[in-house]
Amino acid sequence: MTKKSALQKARAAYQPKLPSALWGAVKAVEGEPTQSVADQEEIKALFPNTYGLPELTFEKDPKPAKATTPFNVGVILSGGQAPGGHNVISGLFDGIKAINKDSRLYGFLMGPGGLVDHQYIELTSSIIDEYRNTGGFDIIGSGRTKLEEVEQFEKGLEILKELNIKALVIIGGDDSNTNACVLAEYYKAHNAGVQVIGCPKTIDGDLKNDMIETSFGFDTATKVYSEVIGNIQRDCNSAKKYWHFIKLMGRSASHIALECALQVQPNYCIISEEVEAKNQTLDDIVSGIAAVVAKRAENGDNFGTVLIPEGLIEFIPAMKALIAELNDLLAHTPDFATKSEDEQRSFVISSLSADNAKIFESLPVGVARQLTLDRDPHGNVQVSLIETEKLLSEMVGKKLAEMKAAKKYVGKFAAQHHFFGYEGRCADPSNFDADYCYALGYNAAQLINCGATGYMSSVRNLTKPSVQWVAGGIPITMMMNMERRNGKMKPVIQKALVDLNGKPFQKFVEQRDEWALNTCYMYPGPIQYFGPAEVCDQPSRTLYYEQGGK
Ligand code: FBP
Repeated sequence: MTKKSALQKARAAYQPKLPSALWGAVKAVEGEPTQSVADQEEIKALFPNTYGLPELTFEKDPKPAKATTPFNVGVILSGGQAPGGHNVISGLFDGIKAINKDSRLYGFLMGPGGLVDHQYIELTSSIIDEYRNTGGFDIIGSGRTKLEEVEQFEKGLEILKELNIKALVIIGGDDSNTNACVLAEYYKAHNAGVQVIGCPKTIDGDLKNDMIETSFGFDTATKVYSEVIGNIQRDCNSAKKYWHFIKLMGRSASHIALECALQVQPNYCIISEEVEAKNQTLDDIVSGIAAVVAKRAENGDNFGTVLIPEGLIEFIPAMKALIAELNDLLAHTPDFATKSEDEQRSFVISSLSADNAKIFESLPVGVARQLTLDRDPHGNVQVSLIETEKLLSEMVGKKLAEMKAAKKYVGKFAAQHHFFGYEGRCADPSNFDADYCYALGYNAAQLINCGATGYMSSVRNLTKPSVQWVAGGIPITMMMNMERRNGKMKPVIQKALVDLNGKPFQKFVEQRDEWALNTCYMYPGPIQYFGPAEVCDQPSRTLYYEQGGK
């Protein structure tokens, strides 16, 4: 057993708080039948057995059935790590044991691949107790294998049957929950007798809607990033000599960058969704930053912070068109990786349409190459590998040199670069995430007990104290639409991007000009686990504003 730090020991004793509706036996109350967010006919045809199911809400059951039979459950952690995954599993464990103490939990190892390859462990109470309230996914590991082939479903079914598993819980982001839904449909259509339940995980915060108010991990990860950005701002305001270009994880949506901006009040923050809506070019973005650098220099402030969302490049309309064509091209060129770098570059330039080839050629060679690197198993560009922070600071430097020559800029410009992503994904969950995740897992046990399949565990009313949270389930098909992936139209969960009419973005817009010119930095400090509620239990700013906070 590894030695534990003092904080780890104290944290292990934390008892996550459950919504009061889950305190004893529960009954499921059915809402109205549901529809997918778009493309209803296509989604209905693809999911004939799991489409249109009602929303479920749990209430205390005043007359619970006395006898229950034990049942076995499997669990998978899928995709990128997010703080709180261990609490989903401990909540699930406690939930199935509360229903029947002889129920058992099996964890498939290293993501969905563990199901297909029959790699698993039984999660006993001594294992679970080691991981309560800890960050990371190391209890069983995670992976990005995409579950989409019938052969994989059948291989999975072999081990599920062998272990007498009644239900599988897949803890993942939008793509993994899409897979969960496809699997639920397949097992239902084939009367396999295995239910599939999803849990909303991702630090990116883009798996949300009215019923899933936030994905778990977003709260903790953004608090960690905001702490370190705050520290950088103190440093920057002390030395007054650097502009810090800080890229923040979040593969597509800019929720992380926006949340951090609301927490730290930087001099500049790019929101990709706004870039797209305003049809901005790379040059527009660079000019916007350079203008702020020049203005601050007029006041003698040759320092500042710029927050850059990781997914930016895919939101610049011209780049988006280029990437879409590249995705199709690479999907249809299986031997691409075997070519030399020079061959790859000339192959791409000669195969792309004229407009896209021109943009591709105009990019710094390194960045152009980063756009052609392997896609992830879901067909996404691995944006975390693209050094946008360096691309932008280099281009801002060039723009400022031109402005200086034209006597429009008088300052000094020196840049530092940072990328925050992996630093926050395995942090010990904040009290919010510790409670939320435990409730999501405990609630998943109730969804299994009431026979649901193709549902996502839903815990809402999240800005209220956790006892008042509302627990239930939402049919996954409800969140789906048709999108082009790997060159084909596929049913997928619709990503929730930053809503430019939403409160969090509006709050940012109200204040950003002030933050740009004056130095209004906020220093959130590290996550606190013990102490007064206003220090330890605050939800994210995003959730606070979305739920009507002023
Ligand atoms: P999920 O969508 O699986 O939660 O992962 C999100 C994420 O953390 C992104 O923010 C990031 O772009 C990506 O994972 C990095 O992936 P990897 O861990 O494979 O490097």
